Amino acid sequence: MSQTQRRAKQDVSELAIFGGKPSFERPLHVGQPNIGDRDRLHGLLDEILDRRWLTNHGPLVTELESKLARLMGVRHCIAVCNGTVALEIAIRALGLKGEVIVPSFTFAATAHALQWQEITPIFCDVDPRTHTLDPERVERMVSSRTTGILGVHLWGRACDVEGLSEVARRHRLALLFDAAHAFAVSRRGRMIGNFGDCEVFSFHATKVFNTFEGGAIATNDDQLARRLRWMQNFGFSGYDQVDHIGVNGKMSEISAAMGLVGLESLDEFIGCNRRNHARYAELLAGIPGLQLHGYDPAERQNHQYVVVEVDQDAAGIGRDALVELLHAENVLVRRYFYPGVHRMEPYRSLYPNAGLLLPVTERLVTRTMILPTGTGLSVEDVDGVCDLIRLAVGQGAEILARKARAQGPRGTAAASARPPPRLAEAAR
Ligand code: T4K
Repeated sequence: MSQTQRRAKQDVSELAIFGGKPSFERPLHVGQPNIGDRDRLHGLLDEILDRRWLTNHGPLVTELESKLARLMGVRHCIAVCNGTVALEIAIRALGLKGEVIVPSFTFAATAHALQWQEITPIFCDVDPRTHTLDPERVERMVSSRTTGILGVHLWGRACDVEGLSEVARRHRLALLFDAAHAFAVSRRGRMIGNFGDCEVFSFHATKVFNTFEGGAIATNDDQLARRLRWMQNFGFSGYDQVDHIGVNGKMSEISAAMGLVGLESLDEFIGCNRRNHARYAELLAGIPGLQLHGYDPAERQNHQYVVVEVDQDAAGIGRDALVELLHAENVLVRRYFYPGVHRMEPYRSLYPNAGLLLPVTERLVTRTMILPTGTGLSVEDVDGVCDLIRLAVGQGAEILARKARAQGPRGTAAASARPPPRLAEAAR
């Protein structure tokens, strides 16, 4: 339901950062969960309790796996307790070691899944247009220690899978994809889930399709699928028989129930995201310094992330000042994925010079802003967010001056409106 005030704010003095009433009473989130039919979910919960079968590959997990495999058109889909553990299992099952090439412009979990297993993530820069791994740059980073490439379909936009496959083939490397953002998305008409050796999904609460916590690994490789299943279940290959190292990566029945119910509403969830994205595109068009990422209309998309790049010089206000202003209005935009994984620990200490090879990433982390979407957001809410952005960009200079005045001669308002100093240079 809409909670937008009827009248858009006209003057900077009305902004919440200057003491005005926030535009939204309740926060608008980037990742508010999409929830399907509650009665169906309650019914399935009763079934689970009546059956007294709560986990360990129960009937609902089996049903979810086969529905997901059908949706993706893939031979095997293994449901896992979350996307991070799914990545760790996939990396282990592929026998990766040494070095693996991976973007830094991603969620920390992508690199952690490698480092957790003492594999060195070799951070590679991304294409400034698509925000995904650039195959040419990847090829330049291949060394004798490289065993694999881990691409990320960031924002649900597929990597250049053909280019990366070619590099992997030439150097005999494993190729897997972190498809945490790319559920129900296609690449050249083929569903994500079918590329590389395997692809890993997240069904976390904040994803377009969720199982509370959850994830899955999709593959067309029968042998790999068998290994993945063993590893996900302590290495059990049969009753009382452990033939492999393994972990507990099982999905529970309650999570599968949430997934089965969510699948029934998937078209509605995506339709809502598509509508929100189209409205953002319409209302943000022509605002100087703001670039909303588009999607290829020929492909299936989930429109899970509404991605905007802010060019401070053209907009007159920087991304960080915009984030601060919108948060005060209860619009909880996010700076995904600031500051870049290579600037987080332990990577910052382990690989202090990684940033030298990541000029595009260092620029993107200072400019990228993710706007709220999902079924919790109405078109009127989107209109309200866009009104605020238009006012902020139109009056950027006035806003920065007021902030500086409010904080006095030694105030830091103007500074906080800019990217952190270390990154400012890269942002130009
Ligand atoms: N690879 C990539 C590329 C990923 O993006 C992720 C996860 C993974 C791998 C790992 O998959 P998982 O192991 O998580 O399955 C969130 C999610 O926790 C994380 O799953 C996701 N990526 C990442 C992009 O976003 P945070 O730290 O931003 O979450 P948080 O708690 O700040 O929530 C985001 C927004 O959603 C907030 O405004 C609050 C709202 N929210 C959140 C939850 C959990 C709700 O409204 N309801 C909720 O239940 O990481």
